[in-house]
This record gives sequence, C-alpha cells and structure tokens, in this order.
Amino acid sequence: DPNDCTQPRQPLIMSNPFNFSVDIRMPGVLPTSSDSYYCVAVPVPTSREAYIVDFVPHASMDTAHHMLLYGCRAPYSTKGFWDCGTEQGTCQDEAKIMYAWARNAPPTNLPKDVGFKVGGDTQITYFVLQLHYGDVNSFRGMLSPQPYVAGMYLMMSLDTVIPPGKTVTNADIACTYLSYPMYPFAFRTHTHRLGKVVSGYRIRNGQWMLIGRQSPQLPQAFYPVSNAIDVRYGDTLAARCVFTGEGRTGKTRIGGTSNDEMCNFYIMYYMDNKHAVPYMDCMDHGTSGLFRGIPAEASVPIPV
Ligand code: IYT
Ligand code: CU
Ligand code: CU
Repeated sequence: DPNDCTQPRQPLIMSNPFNFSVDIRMPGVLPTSSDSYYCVAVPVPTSREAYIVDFVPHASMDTAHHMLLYGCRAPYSTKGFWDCGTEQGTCQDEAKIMYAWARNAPPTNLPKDVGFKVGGDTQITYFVLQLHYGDVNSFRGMLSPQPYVAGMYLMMSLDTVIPPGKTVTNADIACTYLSYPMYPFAFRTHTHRLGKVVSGYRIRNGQWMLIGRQSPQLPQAFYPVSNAIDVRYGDTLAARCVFTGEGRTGKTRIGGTSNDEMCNFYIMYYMDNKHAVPYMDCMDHGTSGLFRGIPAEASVPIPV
C-alpha cells in the first residue's frame, strides 16, 4: 500500500545509474482543520547536478486541497514534518517554487528535454513539500544534462493597497526582460480571497500577447500557456491582478495571512541549458502609462 506511512521510508529509488525517483511522503498527519499546512523536507539525493524531469502526484490525493514543491538550502526543519501555516514557513533562505498541484486541476507536465536543475552549483540541496491537507508525492530525476532547463519567473506586487468597499483595484507589475530567450509553457496565479482575475502578457513593439489569464479562485495549479511564445531581450513582461475590496472594513495590504492579499503571476519556462537562468522575478510597476494598452479581457472576471 503506497499510502501506508508506517512502512520504512525509501526516498531514493535508483532504476539505473542516470535516472532516479524521489518519494516524498507526509508521515501520518491527521489535519485538525482544513486550513492546516504541513511541510516535510527531503534532501536532494545527490550532490551532483541533477535534473527533475517529471512530477508524479500520488493517487490518493483526494484528501489534499493543494500542494507546492519548493527547493532551497535551509528548510525550517530537516526531521519529520512541521506546521508551516504561514506561507513563509517553508525555508529559512529563499524558497524556490518548482511545482504546484491542486485538486480538480490537471497535473503539469514538463516538456520533453526540459528539467529543473538541482544539486551541483544550484542553491538547491533540499526539497520541501508543502501540503494543504493530505498525503503523498514523488518525482523523477536524472543525472544526464537536459538540453533545456526549466525555470520560474515570479511577478509579485509588494505595495498594493485595496480600499475597503471599492469594487475594483488593480495591481500592476511590469519589467523589461533582459536575458536570453525563454519559452513559457505554464503559468500560475495566486491571490487570496479578494482576487478576481490575474493576467500576464508579453509586450513587444507595443503589442500585448497573452501568456495566461485565470481566476485565482479556481485551483491554483500551473495551467498551460494561452500562446506558445518566446520572450526575448527587450520585451516587457506585464501582469495585472484585479481585486475587489467588497466585504472588508479596512484597507487590505500585501502579506502572509488570509486577511492580507498577494498578487502573483508565475511563468514556468524553459531555456537553452547553455545560458539558462533558473529563477527570475519582477516587482516593478513598469513605465508610466504602460498599462493603458492592456487588453480589455484583463478586467473581465472569470466565472468560478
Ligand atoms: C508576498 C508574496 O507575494 N509572496 C508570494 C510570492 C513568493 C513566492 C516565493 C515570495 C517569495 C518566495 O520565495 I516561492 I520571497 C507567496 O508567498 N506565494 C505563495 C507561495 O509561497 C508560493 C503562493 O502560493 O504563490
Ligand atoms: Cu489548498
Ligand atoms: Cu499568498
């Protein structure tokens, strides 16, 4: 029984010298409330450079609401599991998100020849699985270098303030892209309760091209991009979160609790291994007036 957590753990399964899989399981947690989050850390099984090429959420996930897999060097604990209720409770250093699974959303597959680089000279020596209610996960890795490296581009707002009662507040994020070509293949949106719709775009020569648009009230998994595009040096990446202040009596700001808000647009991409940058982020507002050109769809709520 793959879900029998009383069995000794066998995190590393070597199928051949170059491929391996890592099993991460939550040791017999019985959540007391549906809002509990538990974390477990598992060391990256090699100090060599390795590539995560596939994620396999285990079958018995019907009790889990969502789970996120991070990579970092300093998890809050390396023994057993811990309560990681606040979103910052995963790693003491910077956590890097690699995978998200959500109930009722299809799983994300990495494209062929694409892998997340771990071990070696990356800053990733531990995997941390954060589980919102539930039980198991595993993934496969390999030691042979992959032609493409997967990466994450995180767009986040730091300073949004949502006035109480106001029906529409936009959080706008934009940055000029100044790196080697990257190819977005999945995106994820994240807000708390007040988010209505989150959209992300590439702007090139004044033209806005949709990367993805989703309601953050639907399962916050990675969804396939709307358009298969490249992002090149000089392009602008832009994202907008639309919030409502209805139902609140005071100002809502960015923060880690469910009474605060967040505005995140994640782009999962691949890049040529030769000059790959695995993590990038954007917290700026973009040039003034930029968002006058945003397509009208960005303000259209998505039915949930
Ligand atoms: C303030 C905020 O927006 N926090 C987000 C984005 C974030 C993600 C990671 C910030 C940092 C990170 O290392 I990974 I610093 C936030 O906490 N988002 C949550 C998860 O942490 C991923 C989410 O569900 O998107
Ligand atoms: Cu959840
Ligand atoms: Cu959040």
